[in-house]
Amino acid sequence: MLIRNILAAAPSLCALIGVRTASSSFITMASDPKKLSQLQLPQRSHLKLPKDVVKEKEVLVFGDIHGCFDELQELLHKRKYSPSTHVVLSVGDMVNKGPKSLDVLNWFYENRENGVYTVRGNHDDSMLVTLDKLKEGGNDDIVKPSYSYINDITTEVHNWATRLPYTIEIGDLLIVHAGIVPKLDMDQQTPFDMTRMRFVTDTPEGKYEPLQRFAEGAVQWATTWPGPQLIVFGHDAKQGLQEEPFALGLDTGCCYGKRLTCAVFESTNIIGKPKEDWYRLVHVKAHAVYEEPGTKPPKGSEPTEAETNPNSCPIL
Ligand SMILES: [Mn+2]
Repeated sequence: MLIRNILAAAPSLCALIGVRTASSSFITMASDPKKLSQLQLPQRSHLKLPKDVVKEKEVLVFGDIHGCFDELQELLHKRKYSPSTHVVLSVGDMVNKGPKSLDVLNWFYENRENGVYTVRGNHDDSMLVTLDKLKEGGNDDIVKPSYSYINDITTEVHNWATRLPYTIEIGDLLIVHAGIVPKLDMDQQTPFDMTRMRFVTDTPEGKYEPLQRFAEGAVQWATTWPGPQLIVFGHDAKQGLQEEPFALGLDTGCCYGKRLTCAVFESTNIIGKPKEDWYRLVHVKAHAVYEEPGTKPPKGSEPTEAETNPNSCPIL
């Protein structure tokens, strides 16, 4: 058990010191110890759920919700959601941009033992960084107007959010916010890879380099994922729905006035039966345009250099 725990903690430790042993691109040590305290990484980055969790249930995987609580509830209602018949998973980014971040957070927290799960997205991490700064004695000035909900987050919800994993695996399904770098072991994926990447480029060694923004020669990472697991992810509202043979992108820009999307899986398509059609998609229209696409985030909510630069220690 001890060895299992150490192995489970290994990704966090690798991320903490900014080392990716199998890639020449990730060799910088974090030199500023202050950065190490900017975000508490979860003890367990990768959560594997037993297959029994989904047995004979309908599994609903939601794209980026971003505070769109009413649309979340409408979509649940549309599926006749009940904890006894459904499992709910979210690709993360529960908060920011939309109007009801606190309601979304509290709903996931209150239903955490009713088959409701979420991974963490970059906005959830940004929320945690701000919460931690407040806890360390920062004054209210560090809470930007769009983050005002943060003041109403209870200690219980805060503690729960710090434990959220970067990936959740059930059978043949893997949930992550942004992506997984192909040809790289799970324990080598960094928080940057899992919460911010959108593209990859080839490396001279025949591997892939993750990128947040497009660069010449880059392709969407999902097009390079070979399976056999189906990865369901979000984080790319600009691209919208992405359906690749073994990757499904669900960020359909609800906060920008577009749609909230959920993928509906029968449990037999997750735990080992043939998968002619893995899933079907259900949408609800956004009730309003909560944010204009491309709007610059308020000052202070942009990712730090450390978070966005894969050559430095991400998210710390
Ligand atoms: Mn995101």
